[in-house]
Amino acid sequence: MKHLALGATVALAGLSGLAACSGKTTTDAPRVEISNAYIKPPLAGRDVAAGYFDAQAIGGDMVLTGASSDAAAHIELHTHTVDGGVMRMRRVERVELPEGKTVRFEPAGYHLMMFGAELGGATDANVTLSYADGQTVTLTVPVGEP
Ligand SMILES: [Cu+2]
Repeated sequence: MKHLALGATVALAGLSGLAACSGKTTTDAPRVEISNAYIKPPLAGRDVAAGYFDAQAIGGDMVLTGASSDAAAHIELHTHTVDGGVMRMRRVERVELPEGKTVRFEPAGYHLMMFGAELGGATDANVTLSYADGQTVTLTVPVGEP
């Protein structure tokens, strides 16, 4: 009888360990699905590249707050505005990603501005996206036009 009780305790401990584990997975936390990502390499003689992608928040609203890459000195979030008929780029601190809505980063819209880009002949580069909730996600992004 004593033996049986001990067995039950061990089994229970095993179960609660499992529960703690599954509670830690991020399946329930809001996340962002990135698709159609690519990096437009710098023009000849320049070192500024641009990153484009589609972002869709799943499971809740998300806010993109920054990006970094081994292949660039630093990356800013930019948008385009039209000022007196002239297109200008403007830095933004954050990009809201409402749940379920696809937010496109594309030429003449939001984009990642990659300063000091050193892509060489690379066919892809890593880009780490940072979100307001503390998540950071590293992607492998192809270099070149889609
Ligand atoms: Cu820009």
